[in-house]
Amino acid sequence: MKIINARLRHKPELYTVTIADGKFSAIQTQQGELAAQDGDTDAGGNLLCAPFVEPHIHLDAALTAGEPAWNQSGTLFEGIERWGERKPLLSEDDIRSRAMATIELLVQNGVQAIRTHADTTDPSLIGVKTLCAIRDELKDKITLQVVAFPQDGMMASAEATRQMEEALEIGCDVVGGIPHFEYTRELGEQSVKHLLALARQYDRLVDVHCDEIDDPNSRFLEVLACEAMFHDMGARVTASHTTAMHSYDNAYCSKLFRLLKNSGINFVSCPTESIHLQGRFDTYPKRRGVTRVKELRDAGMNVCLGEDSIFDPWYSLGNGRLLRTLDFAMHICQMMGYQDFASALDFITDNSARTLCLENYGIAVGNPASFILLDGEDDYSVLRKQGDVLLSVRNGKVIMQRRPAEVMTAPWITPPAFARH
Ligand code: 17E
Ligand code: FE2
Repeated sequence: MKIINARLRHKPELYTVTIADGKFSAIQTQQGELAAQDGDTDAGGNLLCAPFVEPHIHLDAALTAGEPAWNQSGTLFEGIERWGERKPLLSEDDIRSRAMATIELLVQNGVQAIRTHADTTDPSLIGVKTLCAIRDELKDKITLQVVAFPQDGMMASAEATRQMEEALEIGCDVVGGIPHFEYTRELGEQSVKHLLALARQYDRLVDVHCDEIDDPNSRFLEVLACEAMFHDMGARVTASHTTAMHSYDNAYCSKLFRLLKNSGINFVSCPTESIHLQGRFDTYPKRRGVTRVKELRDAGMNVCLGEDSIFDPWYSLGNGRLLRTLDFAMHICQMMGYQDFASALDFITDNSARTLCLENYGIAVGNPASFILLDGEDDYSVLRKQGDVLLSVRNGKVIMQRRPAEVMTAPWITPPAFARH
């Protein structure tokens, strides 16, 4: 496979990218535009980019909004309650069909690696079993990581604690937690220490729903970061949501950032989810309730973005388009400067790949030939246009191709050539 007339991120020239045996074998600068020969794929000046990565989604709950009842208040807590009513209705077929439909949506929109949470507080553990089975079945097609996620709290009962361990025995890749939802602060702290110990015992990654609440006193992030640092696990640990950080006192936050930086942990923000679920106990002014994405990034930490939900008890929109999530983040976190736009795609590509500890990710000679082709010439234009994913190639094989829609406008609408972004 040979792709001509491709643009690469942060590079002005056109490139020819050659693939052999499922790997990138050459990446060469062109002298101007080339005419396609037989068999060449013409990128048409569009952006060849590393695949999108969805670092945080709940595939077991996806596509269940309104079943059996809708979340009326829009709070996280009512979402947990509504999901509690849906859980007894779960079956393997039910989870499998919804998870596969959601994975298809993600693949259609350029995603090739997914980290999904699987609720471990359902006594049957059917979500864990089904998602681990799907992961194994799809292993040559996409990367799927399954997080053992104790939705109702891992310290809520002896059974809940035991089921976490059972989920790891079944084969979850990542240990989760929900310290802000445990009954007491003390149990929350214990849960963080316990889940990190489990991660060491079973040699797994860590991704905690951490401080997903507007309470400025919810400070489990410092426990997670400190424990990760003391055990030298930072690169393998992720704090998801951390929305309480939005409400932390600035002086505390300044002190906290030193620890966060030293710990080397990763962060996932889900801006569409958090702008919707947080601030729900405020009148006006209302908090945005999204973690400090810009400040974490500017302090040199690894932050990426996920959708969290697609049509589930917590969030009844969502469509698998990480570019939409990115657009929200740029607005909500006020990252609207030129430099922000110029590297915006980091948040849904390189940074998420680092969070998932993916190996051999990216467009480089010798790496697996996995990439997407985006309608746009650089980060800025793809973001602004919300450019479609035109092609998705995994290990040299096409897994998705989109024919761009043809749109006709009256001749008087066509302006003189206007090319800039
Ligand atoms: N569960 C949770 O605790 N928080 C969320 N945002 C979702 C599920 C979607
Ligand atoms: Fe989540």
